[in-house]
Amino acid sequence: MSSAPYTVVGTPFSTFTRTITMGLQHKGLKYEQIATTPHSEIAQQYHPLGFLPTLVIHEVDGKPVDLKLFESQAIVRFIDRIAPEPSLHATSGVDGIPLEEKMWEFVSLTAFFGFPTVEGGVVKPRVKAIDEGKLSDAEVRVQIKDGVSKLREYLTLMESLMSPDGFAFGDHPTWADFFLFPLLADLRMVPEWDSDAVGDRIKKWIKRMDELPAVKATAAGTLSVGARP
Ligand SMILES: N[C@@H](CCC(=O)N[C@@H](CS)C(=O)NCC(=O)O)C(=O)O
Repeated sequence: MSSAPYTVVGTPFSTFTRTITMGLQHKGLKYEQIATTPHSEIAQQYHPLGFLPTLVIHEVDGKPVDLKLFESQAIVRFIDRIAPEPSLHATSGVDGIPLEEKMWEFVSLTAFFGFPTVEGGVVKPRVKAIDEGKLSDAEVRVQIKDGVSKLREYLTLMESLMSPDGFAFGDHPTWADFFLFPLLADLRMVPEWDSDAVGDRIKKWIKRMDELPAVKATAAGTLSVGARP
């Protein structure tokens, strides 16, 4: 059995995995990490489809177990239940607006639309081209033109859902920030970050995020520091 109460299965390079490790760090929960890539033999052992992340829970109500929990939005519900503080929820009930649900709306928009738009449409093809070194910058721009246009549309929407200042939902970080950050920290590593697809609100927000201890503690092994899987 692991000496820590939880094991995260997933390479730090995986954005969904980083959301979970940021949450565990923020809440001071101890974990070990098995840094494996999607669909590896190890990933298949822990997740029926070989996806990342899986959280292995080693103890429930004092009883040793090795319970595998996957799907990041289910994992964050577990984390919230065992460690409600410091809260990663939005303050609800301001002016009758259900901010709590808007926060989960933001999370879902990030997981479902943000991941394929940011990673699949722009970051992955751009990093592949950089690593292979075969295409010119102009050729890559043509190749990912549609991806950048979808990125602009997506980020414009996300900016419109954010508070005008501070974190996505105001003065303290929430799961909304923790889902979006790993994607945009990757995006910052490619030239498209400096295109008109990325607005000033996002640029101010990411600087605020950079200050969080949970962000610093989970940077190693990510694209945001130049790593590869
Ligand atoms: N719905 C899953 C998605 C997780 C996911 O897409 N993880 C990526 C790594 S960041 C993955 O394992 N991808 C493998 C693939 O696309 O085949 C969750 O929320 O945990």
